[in-house]
Amino acid sequence: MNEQEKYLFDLRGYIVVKNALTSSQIKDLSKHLELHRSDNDYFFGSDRTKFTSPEDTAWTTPTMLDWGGCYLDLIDLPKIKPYLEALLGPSYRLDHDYLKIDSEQSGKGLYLHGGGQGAGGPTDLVGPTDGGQCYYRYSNGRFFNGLVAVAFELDTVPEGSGGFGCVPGSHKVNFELPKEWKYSKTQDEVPLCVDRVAASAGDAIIFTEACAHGTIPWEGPGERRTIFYKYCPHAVAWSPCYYNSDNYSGLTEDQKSMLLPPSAFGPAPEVRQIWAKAQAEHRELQELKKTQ
Ligand SMILES: O=C(O)CCC(=O)C(=O)O
Repeated sequence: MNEQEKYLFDLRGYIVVKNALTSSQIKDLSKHLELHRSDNDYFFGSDRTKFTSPEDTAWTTPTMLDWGGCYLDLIDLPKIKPYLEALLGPSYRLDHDYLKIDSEQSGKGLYLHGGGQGAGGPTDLVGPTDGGQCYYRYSNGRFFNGLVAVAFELDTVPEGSGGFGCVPGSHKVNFELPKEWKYSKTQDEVPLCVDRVAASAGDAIIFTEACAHGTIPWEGPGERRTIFYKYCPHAVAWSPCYYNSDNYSGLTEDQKSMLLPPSAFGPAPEVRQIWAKAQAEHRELQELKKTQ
């Protein structure tokens, strides 16, 4: 992360990393998405995590990591890693993932949510239960973020079509976002203080969840398909569900560390030992279930 990028992130709460994905990665990610998609689906992944059947056990909630291919590579993409290390510190974890498709049919308005230091206020989507997890600060020569989102665009988002929008600088604001600016049904209603971020296919928008942000209603051609991987410092968790690295083959040690559940100790040997035991118990349970 160079000095200009650090300046812009501190100033605005987001940056755009051009060409984060190669064209063959975009192809692979699109192929797996289209394989799993049916006509009515526009939301996938582990964000709004819930069990889909009474048979589900812990560690079986849906995630796009199950799709394999480049979805596993995205966990620890070399092009993105230096940004996450700068913004979260050396040991961070993947907290949740999701994929969203914006089109004329998905037709939702812009809900601005988040806002530094609880600035979302009591009517915020995140604010009412904000236990301090929605934070941003820069001190002692380091960034501190409660959640950093990496939004990978699979399609070009031309100017004026919609896509990621945010109130730049709101990750440091000390006042609640005025209520009349929180929801905009159409693009015409979007407040002037909102940045509308255009991007090319393959770009990644990195933003702090502490910046008031949301999706500008789509008025562009075709669709916007965006993959979100969201990362926390190692002691923080947003999602109630954890990944199980056992479910995926060929992961690197770094990828496995990033899938660890939260703890103040990060990927320390004692922590790995505890989770290896939990994973072994889960494997045993799965085997037993098969024999019943
Ligand atoms: O569509 C976008 O880029 C914004 C998504 C969003 O609001 C979120 O991930 O919290």
